[in-house]
Amino acid sequence: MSNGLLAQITDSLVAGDPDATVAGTRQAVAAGLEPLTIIENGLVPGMRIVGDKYASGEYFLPNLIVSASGMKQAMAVLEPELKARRQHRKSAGTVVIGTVRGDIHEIGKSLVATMLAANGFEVHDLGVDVPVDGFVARVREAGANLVGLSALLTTTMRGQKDVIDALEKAGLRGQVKVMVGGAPVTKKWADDIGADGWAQDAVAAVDLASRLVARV
Ligand code: B1M
Repeated sequence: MSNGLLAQITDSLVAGDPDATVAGTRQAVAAGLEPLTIIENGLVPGMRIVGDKYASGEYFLPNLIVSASGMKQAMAVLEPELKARRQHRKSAGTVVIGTVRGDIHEIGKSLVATMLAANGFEVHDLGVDVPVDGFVARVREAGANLVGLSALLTTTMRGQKDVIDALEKAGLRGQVKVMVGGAPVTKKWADDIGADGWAQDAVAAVDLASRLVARV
C-alpha cells in the first residue's frame, strides 16, 4: 500500500502532474508515512528520473519547470509535518544557507534548510542566486556559526569558493564553518576549495551540521 503510494508520487512527478503529486503526498501523510520517507522514496526519485530524461534529450525545460513546481508544492505540504516532529537539541546552531550566485536551483537547498530547521537549527535561508556579499553580510548580522552553500551547476560551483574567500577577507572565517553541497559537488571539491565539509543529501547535511557546529 505505502509502496504503491510512493510509486504514484514518483510517477506523477515524472508525468508532470503537480495536482496529482500534491494529492498523492497528502494521501501518504494521511496514511501515516513519515515525511522523510515520502521525500526520499517518492519525490526525490521522481526528480532524478526527470533530470535523466532531460539529460538524454527526452524532456525539455518546460518539463523540468512543471515537475519542479510539483515538488515545491508537495514540500509545502510536508514542511509543517517535518517541523511538527522537530527535535530541540541544545547543540543546534545558527545557519545561513543559500544557493550561490547565478544559480536558481532551490529544491535541494530548501530541503536541507527545512531539515536543519526541523532539527533545531536557527536557519536564515537567503534563497537562490545569492550574491557573495549577501552571505557575508548575513553571517555578520546573525552571528552565524555555519554557512551552507548549495550549487547545482558545474558553472556556479566556483561561487562556493568565492564566498569562502570573501568570509576570509571579512575576518569572519574563524567564527564560521562552511558546508557545501549540490548534485555536482564532491568531497574532493569541498577539500580543494577549503570548505569544512560536504554532504550528499539533506539527512547527511543535518548530521554534518551538528558535527561542525560542535567544533566551532
Ligand atoms: Co536544472 N539542471 N537547469 N533546472 N535541473 C540540473 C542541475 C542538470 C543536472 C540537469 C541535466 O542536465 N541533467 C543540469 C546541470 C548540468 C551541469 O551543470 N552539470 C541543469 C541545467 C543545465 C539547467 C539550466 C542551465 C537549463 C537551461 O536553462 N538550459 C538552467 C540553469 C538555471 C540557473 O540556475 N541559472 C536550469 C533550470 C532549472 C529549472 C529552473 C527548470 C529547475 C529548477 C527549479 C527550482 O529549483 N525551483 C531545474 C531542475 C528541477 C533541475 C533538476 C532536474 C532537478 C534538481 C532538483 O531539484 N533535484 C536537475 C537534474 C538533477 O539534479 N538530476 C537539473 C531534487 C533535489 C532534492 O536534489 O537539488 O540535488 P538536489 O539536492 C540534494 C543534494 O544535491 C543535496 O541535498 C539535496 C537533498 O537531498 N544538496 C545539499 C543540495 N544542496 C545542498 C547543500 C548542502 C548539502 C547538501 O549544504 C549546504
